Amino acid sequence: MSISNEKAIDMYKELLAVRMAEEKLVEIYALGKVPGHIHSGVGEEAAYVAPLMTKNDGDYAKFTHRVIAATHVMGITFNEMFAEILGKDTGTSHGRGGVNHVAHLKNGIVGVAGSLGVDTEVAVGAGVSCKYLENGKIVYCFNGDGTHSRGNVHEAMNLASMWKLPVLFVCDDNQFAISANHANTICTPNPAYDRAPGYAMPARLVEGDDPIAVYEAAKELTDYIREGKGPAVLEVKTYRWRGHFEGDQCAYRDASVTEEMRKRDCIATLEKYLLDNGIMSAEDMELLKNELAVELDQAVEYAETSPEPALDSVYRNVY
Ligand SMILES: Cc1ncc(C[n+]2csc(CCOP(=O)(O)OP(=O)(O)O)c2C)c(N)n1
Ligand SMILES: [Mg+2]
Repeated sequence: MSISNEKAIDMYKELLAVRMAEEKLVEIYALGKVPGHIHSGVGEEAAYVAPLMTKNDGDYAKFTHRVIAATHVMGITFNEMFAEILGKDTGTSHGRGGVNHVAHLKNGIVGVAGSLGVDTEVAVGAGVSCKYLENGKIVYCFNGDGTHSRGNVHEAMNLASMWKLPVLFVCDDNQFAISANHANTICTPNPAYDRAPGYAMPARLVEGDDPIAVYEAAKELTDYIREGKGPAVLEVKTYRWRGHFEGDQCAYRDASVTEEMRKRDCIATLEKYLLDNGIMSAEDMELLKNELAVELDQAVEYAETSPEPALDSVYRNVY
């Protein structure tokens, strides 16, 4: 293991924060508090959190519609995150975007797009800027397995490779695109990893229930990218624990398989590692969970009591 104890603890704190925020989101959605719909990322957190544990200050990230709470790792507070989700003026996008637009450029987040795949080009554009300015920053570009079959993703990845741009393409391979299992829709079992040779990029394939393995693979690839050698691919095998959206009855898949896959829990793996190696105690973990529960309840209250965007601001930030 090359991860330091300090880094392992930091990763646990973020993983837990993101898990509990994703769970809180499911809870408040069921209470009818969330406008629009949400795509829960419970169970897939390590695919986002572990790579981001390799980031330096000033690096960029492009997220997807899933595991939006991972924006917390980029410094988005739970207050502004939940305020955005509830459509309030105090949210990251002043309530204009809602759950799929928890993003702020000041935190290095270059976007989250509802039209899947097109924001890959935005991430590559950020990579062009990093290279042109020679500022040493890199870009983390997250996409789902289904999105990896979009034409504009291939175009963006080809360009990134041609111009040796500092981008880590992370594929959260949760096996599904809405109701379609990728075994029936994608020509190769590992949609990003298998195609990486076609983009002339180095790639790693890792299991998403092992956060340390994800971190170490990401570290190896980001070290390569930071040396100026060009982009790389990290595919993380996860499983979508919940429906595509809340309310999805999942009639298209076997519930017993889902139950089995839920036993492969990234949080449980990391907790075992920390406990077995005497890095953290069970009491400290309990304390952390209690603190996060309070912080999240306060964030929801902050969001609920925040003002709606003013009517006369309706044309502001509209392009
Ligand atoms: C361009 C585009 N086509 C279709 C959709 C509808 N859509 C929303 S989520 C989704 C599935 C995406 O699957 P994947 O990339 O694997 O991400 P996951 O939902 O599994 O996290 C689709 C097809 C969309 N948002 N944008
Ligand atoms: Mg998917």
